[in-house]
Amino acid sequence: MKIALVSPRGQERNQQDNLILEVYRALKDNLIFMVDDTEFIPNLGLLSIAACAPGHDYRFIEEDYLPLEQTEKVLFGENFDLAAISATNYQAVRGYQIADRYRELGIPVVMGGLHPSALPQEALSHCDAVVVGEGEESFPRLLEDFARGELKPLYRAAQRVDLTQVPAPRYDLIPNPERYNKFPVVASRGCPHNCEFCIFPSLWGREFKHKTVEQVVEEIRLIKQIATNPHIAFVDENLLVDKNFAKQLVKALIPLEIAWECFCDIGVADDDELLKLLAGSGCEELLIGLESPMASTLSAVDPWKAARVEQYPERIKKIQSSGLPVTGLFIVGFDQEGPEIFRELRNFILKTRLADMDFAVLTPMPGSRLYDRLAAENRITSRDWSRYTWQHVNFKPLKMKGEEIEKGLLWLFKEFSRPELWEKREPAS
Ligand code: B12
Repeated sequence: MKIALVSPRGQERNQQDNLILEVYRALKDNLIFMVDDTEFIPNLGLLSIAACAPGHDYRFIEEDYLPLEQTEKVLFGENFDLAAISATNYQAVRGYQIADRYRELGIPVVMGGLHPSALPQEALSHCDAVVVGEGEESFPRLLEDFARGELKPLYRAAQRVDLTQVPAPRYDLIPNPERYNKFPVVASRGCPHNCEFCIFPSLWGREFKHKTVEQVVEEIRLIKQIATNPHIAFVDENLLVDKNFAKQLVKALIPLEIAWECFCDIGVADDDELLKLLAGSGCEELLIGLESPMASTLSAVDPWKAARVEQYPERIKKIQSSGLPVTGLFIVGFDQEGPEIFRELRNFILKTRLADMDFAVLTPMPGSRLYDRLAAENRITSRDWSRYTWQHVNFKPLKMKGEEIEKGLLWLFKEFSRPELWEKREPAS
């Protein structure tokens, strides 16, 4: 079968109504960091499911990475037997437009990814079948049903996918590897924490599971076949949380001589042996969801993080003095925080001398506990998913106005794009 694997345009590269791009444009001559962080990463979900159903003729189509004038021809110019569309919240509206178009052309459509997984009934009004959650086991089953003319509307993994049994993603399907500056690898799935805003505890479950180290090394070898000196982005939710696995993995990465980054939690600071291994392994960035410097906020969001927030500064210092740059990931708009939070955050970042940082507006992702709570409190103000960009406020905040939060987010980005402020960070002691 000829199958289109489609990742619809996201809001970022659509370049419309994008708050951060406004900052980028205004400050592009002054920005000394973050602008380099613009990440071009191929969609791993689609490459992963294609690997599980070999023997078909796949076209990997990422709208974000196509020139606008080619979109129409690449998406709709071929006679596909089936279109498989992946969507997170901010891609859903565009994903539905594409799905509707394929169906008008007589091409059946299946959808998967975070958004259809959270809202399968909504997605089903635009497509013929939805895969909820992990796709590795369900997608091949769906294709077999489809070939027999017995496509069902809903597919869920019969049991949790055993990652040690999954084939390497089909990186070879990427038609234009030179377009990307990072290549994604997943070594594990799941995170033991239960942050209120996160969709993953309900989607993947909290149990941490992982591939074998050999699988991961093989996947990196495959990436090296399509890209020279690739920068590897481990896109796992919390890669280093199982310290034994983390050490085995990092030891295996050392001889590969790659540059890499991953998401992890602040607990990495507690293991000296792991820090030492990481420092010599090509790890260029540890992205850590710190969320907020306020204990009162974190108590409501995730008790595990709340228990560690007082030691955030020492732990950041310990990690960074081991030679590992930390990117602090922060969220603004929590119920506990008023307008003072923006200065608090600025001061915290200056004090801790974080190597880099990113800010996002609290977003009630469908499927998260936060979404359920705010919906029950009648505080969701928009269900226009194209606004679910983590830059726009889509709920009624408690201690600020929505506009204040969006303005505060911009202010933080602008503050940290001023070289003089950057230089002024407290000297490392
Ligand atoms: C890599 C990544 C990116 C890349 C995008 C790469 C790409 N081309 O897709 C970049 C860096 C560009 C990016 C940017 C952003 N991202 Co991002 N990103 C991720 C990240 C870290 C990994 C995604 C991934 O590869 N996962 C691994 C694959 C294997 O899993 P998967 O995609 O879910 O696929 C599985 C299933 O869902 C299913 N499946 C998926 N699709 C399909 C399709 C079909 C047909 C089937 C059958 C099955 C199926 O099968 C797969 C295998 O089991 C996730 C976090 C995460 N851990 O998932 C955040 C995440 C997706 N991003 C997020 C956000 C918010 C953003 C930004 C808006 C951030 C910002 N404030 O700017 C921007 C917006 C970008 C834009 N285009 O506008 C949120 C999305 C929230 C949501 N519920 O929608 C996430 C979940 C992070 C978070 N905060 O929790 N991101």
